[in-house]
Amino acid sequence: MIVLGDKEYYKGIGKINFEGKDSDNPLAFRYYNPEQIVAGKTMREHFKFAVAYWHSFGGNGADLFGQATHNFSWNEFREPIQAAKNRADAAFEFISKMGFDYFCFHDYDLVQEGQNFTQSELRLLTMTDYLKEKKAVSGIKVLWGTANCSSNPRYMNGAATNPDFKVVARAAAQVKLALDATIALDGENYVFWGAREGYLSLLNTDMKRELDHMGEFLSKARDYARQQGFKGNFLIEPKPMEPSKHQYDFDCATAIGFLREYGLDKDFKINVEVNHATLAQHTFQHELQVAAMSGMLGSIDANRGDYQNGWDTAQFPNNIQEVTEAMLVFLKAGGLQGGGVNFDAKIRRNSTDVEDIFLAHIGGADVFARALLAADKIITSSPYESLRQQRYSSFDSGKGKEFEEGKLNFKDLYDIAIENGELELQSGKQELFENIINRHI
Ligand code: XLS
Ligand code: NI
Repeated sequence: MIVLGDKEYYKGIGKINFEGKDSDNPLAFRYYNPEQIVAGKTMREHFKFAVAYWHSFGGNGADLFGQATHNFSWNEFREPIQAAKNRADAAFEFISKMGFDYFCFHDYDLVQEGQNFTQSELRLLTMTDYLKEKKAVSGIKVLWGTANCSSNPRYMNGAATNPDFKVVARAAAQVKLALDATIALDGENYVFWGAREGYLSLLNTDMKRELDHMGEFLSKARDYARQQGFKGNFLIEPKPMEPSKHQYDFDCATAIGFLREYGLDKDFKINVEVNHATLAQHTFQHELQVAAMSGMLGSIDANRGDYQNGWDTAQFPNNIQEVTEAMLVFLKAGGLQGGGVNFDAKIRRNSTDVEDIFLAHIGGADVFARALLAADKIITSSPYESLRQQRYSSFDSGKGKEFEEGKLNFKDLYDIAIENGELELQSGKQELFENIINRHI
């Protein structure tokens, strides 16, 4: 069902449907067929695709070198509440035309931050009520909410890790409101992205104290939300840098270590973002694997980087090879725990047609769907799994098995090595694995 406000913003574009891979219609899905079952679940259930409020309805194409190029009419109105309602109308129209079920938001994506805290609180309450109505009419849900603790100058030295306690308390008050809004809108998860939780220079930074403060802050945020009846996941979204020189949630391994150290690992999981993985010099699939091994693969922020640039370009996904390798990890892990695939991506500055945002999301959904289909085939009907198992088969029986079971000491290993004599090389068959992936794309 298409949900319109007082005005239709995306005129001339109707509901986006699945038409199959031979369709010539640019405004149709070729691979994303929401009801198609793959590996025991529908695509809709696997992905829970979400639209990012900030990029899709807050972004305007401006960059450091030039003014806005996306002059979308819902952003024209200046009075904050009316502007926020127009933006919400545009958002629900767009999401319903895409046929997606979810969106994600920051507090001040929903409405412009006020002149003071009380005004901000009132604005958020007003908009939460407005969104509740839109949600009831449309059935569109909140995948996660979060707080923008990076844009306002007060957070230039950090939020939870700010060296000034007054700022820490103010950040807590802001997160409380963002949690309240998320809970009021039945949000399924709540995200912490530590934009300025890190440092610019270690010279003026007491890192241990800042990390202790972050642990304390997150524990108390969790306790508050649980008291309010929130049952969902809290998610940490690792990123190594930008805007900070060094961010504390550098990558999945670092964030998981932090969560365990501060006793947060039962309530928190990870939101893995593609371009953040690559900024940390990892692949997306590496980060998924690290999160999955700890039972913490909560959610995905889908985008891609530009592999010649070293910053967060947040482009829509279209790298089929990368996403197929990621979907192998995704399927082996049994999918996401509570989260979904949020398109944390923006159209380019020079993508100025009203349809461009549709094309971007269609492309992103199709890449994930096509990759899922390929990965499922690779797992179920190619030699991929058995080849991988074979590489480790020396641990399946005999002394290798005893080693895995902890039954051999170091002297035993010495004796076995002597008995084995000189060794034959075992090929890793990387090119064979790569060819299997290509064959199934
Ligand atoms: C920015 C992050 C941000 C989070 C939400 O790099 O990806 O958009 O997803 O705060
Ligand atoms: Ni993100």
